[in-house]
Amino acid sequence: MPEPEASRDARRVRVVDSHTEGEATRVVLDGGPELGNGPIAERRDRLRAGHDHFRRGLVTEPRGTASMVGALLLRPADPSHAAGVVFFDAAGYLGMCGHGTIGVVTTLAHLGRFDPGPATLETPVGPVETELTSDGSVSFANVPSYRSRAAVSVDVPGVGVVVGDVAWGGNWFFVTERAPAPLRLDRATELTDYCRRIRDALARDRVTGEGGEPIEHVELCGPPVRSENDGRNFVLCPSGTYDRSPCGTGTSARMACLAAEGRLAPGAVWRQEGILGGVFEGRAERLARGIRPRITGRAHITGESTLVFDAADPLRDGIGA
Ligand code: PYC
Repeated sequence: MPEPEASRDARRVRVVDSHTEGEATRVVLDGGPELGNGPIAERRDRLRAGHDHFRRGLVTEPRGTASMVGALLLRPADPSHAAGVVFFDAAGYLGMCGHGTIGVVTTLAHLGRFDPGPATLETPVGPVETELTSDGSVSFANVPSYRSRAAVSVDVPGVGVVVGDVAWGGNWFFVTERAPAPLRLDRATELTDYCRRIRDALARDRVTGEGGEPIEHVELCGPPVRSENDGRNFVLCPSGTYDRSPCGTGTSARMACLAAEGRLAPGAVWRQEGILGGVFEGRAERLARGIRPRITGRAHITGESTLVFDAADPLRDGIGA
C-alpha cells in the first residue's frame, strides 16, 4: 500500500516514554542527529548549535509538553561505560536530570538492554553510576553536589526579601525554605508564579551559579506531609513549569545545603517528597567539598512509539523557543 501523501517525506524517531513519580521522560532510541564522538558536553553543544529543532520537535507541543524531559542516548566516550545521555526540556539543555536518569535505566531494562546491577551513564556534567535492582527500583550516585553561596537575600517584586542558598546538584538551584503557601498541588499556580518571580529577581541581580551559570531551578522546601518522610519540595524547572517528581538534582542540591549546615549526617537517609507525594530516598557520602548523593526512585513505562516529523507540517519542529 502506498504511504499517505503527508508522511512520504517524514523523519521517524523511535522513543520510549516513562514517568518517574509523575515526571515524564522521553528516551530517543534512534533517529536522532549524528553528533560525532568526544566528550558528551561537546556533543550536547553540537546538538544545541546545529540541531536544536530536534529538541523542540521532540518535547514541546504538539508531540510533547512543558514538563517533559527528553533523553538522547549516545555512544559513550569511554567504552567501559554503558551509554552517554543528553537531557533537555522545552526551554533548553539540562546538565543532569535525576528523574530522567531513573527513566533511562528503566527504559533500557524494559528493552532488555540492562540487567539488574551497576551501569555508568556519561552526562555533560560527569559520569553517573546507576544501579538497577531486581525489584525495579533505580539508584544513582549523582555528580558531586555542593552549596556555593549561603543565605543570599534577593528582593523579589510583589513578594519582598527572600533568603536562600545557591547550590549545585547537577543543575544550579536557588534553595529556600520560605514559601508563600503550603507545598500542595492545589497551590501549584501560586507556587509557580512565586518561583518565577524569584528566578527573574536572581537574573536581575546577577546572582548566578559558579562561572556565571544562570540559576534556572528554584526549589521551595517545607515539611513533609507523611511523617515517614523528611521534607517536601516544589521545584520550578527551566521550562517554567514545575517538577512533578521530587527532582533528583533538586534533592541533591537540598541535601548539599543540609549537609553544609550540619543538618544531614554522612550516610543518613533523606526521604524527599515531591509535590505529588512521590518520594526519592537520598543518602549522602561526604566529599572534601560537598557531598555525593545517592538517590533511589522508580519509573514506569507509559509508551513505545515512533514519532513522525512530516516535512509538510508547519509545526514539525514544535511550538515555542
Ligand atoms: O529530576 O533532576 C531532576 C529534574 C530536573 C528537571 C526535571 N527533573
